Amino acid sequence: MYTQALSIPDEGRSVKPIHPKESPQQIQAFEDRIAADGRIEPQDWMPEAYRKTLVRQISQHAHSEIVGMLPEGNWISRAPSLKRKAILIAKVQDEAGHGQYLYSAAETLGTARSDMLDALHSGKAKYSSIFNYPTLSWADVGVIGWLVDGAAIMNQIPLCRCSYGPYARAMIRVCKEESFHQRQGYESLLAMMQGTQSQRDMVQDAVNRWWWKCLAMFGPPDTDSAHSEQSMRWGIKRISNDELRQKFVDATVPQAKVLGVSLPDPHLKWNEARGHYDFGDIDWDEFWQTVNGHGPCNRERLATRVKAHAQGQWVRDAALAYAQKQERKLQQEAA
Ligand code: BYC
Repeated sequence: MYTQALSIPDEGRSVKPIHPKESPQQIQAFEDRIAADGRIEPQDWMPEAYRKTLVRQISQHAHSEIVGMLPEGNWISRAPSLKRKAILIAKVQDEAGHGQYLYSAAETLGTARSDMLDALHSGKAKYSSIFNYPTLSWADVGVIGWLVDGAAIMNQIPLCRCSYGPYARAMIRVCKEESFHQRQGYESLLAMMQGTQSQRDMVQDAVNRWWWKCLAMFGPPDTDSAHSEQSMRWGIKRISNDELRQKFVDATVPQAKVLGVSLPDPHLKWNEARGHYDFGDIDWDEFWQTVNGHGPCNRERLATRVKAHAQGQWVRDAALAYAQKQERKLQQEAA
């Protein structure tokens, strides 16, 4: 859907920047458009650094969507009922769709999908830290919907106003689907909380394991965030990592009360003066360990992803052969 006005590179080849020279006039026109809150489209001139930042963020986001299929996919064959299985399959499939929109949006910046996937598979590219933790019980599926998708929505709603058009438009649809994901997770947990004591314990255990990881998902504190300042100036990020984290905490505490679970933080307390909840310290060492490849499931996630890609090669080959056949047919008919 983003490719109509652009020629997308062949597999395996990156495209050179369309506008290698950056004249003061071009930069001024770009800055003026950003200042007026206008959108930058694929055909427009943009500084190379803006393009690179977008490719980094959008491709990491796409990788997160497809790696994010794995922890929950783990439970499809063990869902407790047909209804829950159908919902989970649909949700995991949605995540693949999100990856698809996002890779397409990144391609409009002149990057080949195969290069982005190579970067993921070789361990060079990042994806969200959150998907490197194991899903130990069925309650984890509900908690991922409620907290992980909840955190994702909080982060992604402002991206619907991102200055880069294709990313912003992709995010509108992603956010609609994510909000369904969040509600299905919460509803599934509500059902468990109305069940037996061991079901309630299972939910509490899952919340205890995921809560801090979800707070870290928003990225490092603003003071340590390498890209935030520039990305906010360019209208890529609209709200800082810390502000989003705070909004997430404030929105989630009342939901936890309704659900009847406690959040595992003795410092979590309403602060009347700030009009926000205070919360404890995040373990940033653990976060960076995970981001840098040493979390509990990093190796397993990458190995599964690489295997799935290799096993899907025949599908890509078949699709390509079919497209070439159709193309030849059209040419013969036109001749
Ligand atoms: N995990 O300067 P900073 C989903 C990296 S998908 C790993 O603040 P930035 C879902 C960061 O990349 C969820 N790495 O960076 C899917 C940077 O490293 P590089 C994904 C992280 O870009 C399926 C360095 O730390 N959402 O929700 O300004 C099922 C410094 O950080 C993380 C998105 O991708 C992390 N958590 O801000 C269910 C949203 N945090 O690149 C759910 C789009 C930071 O210099 N992305 N890093 O090597 C963003 O909004 C921003 O990229 C971030 C980071 C807020 C994540």
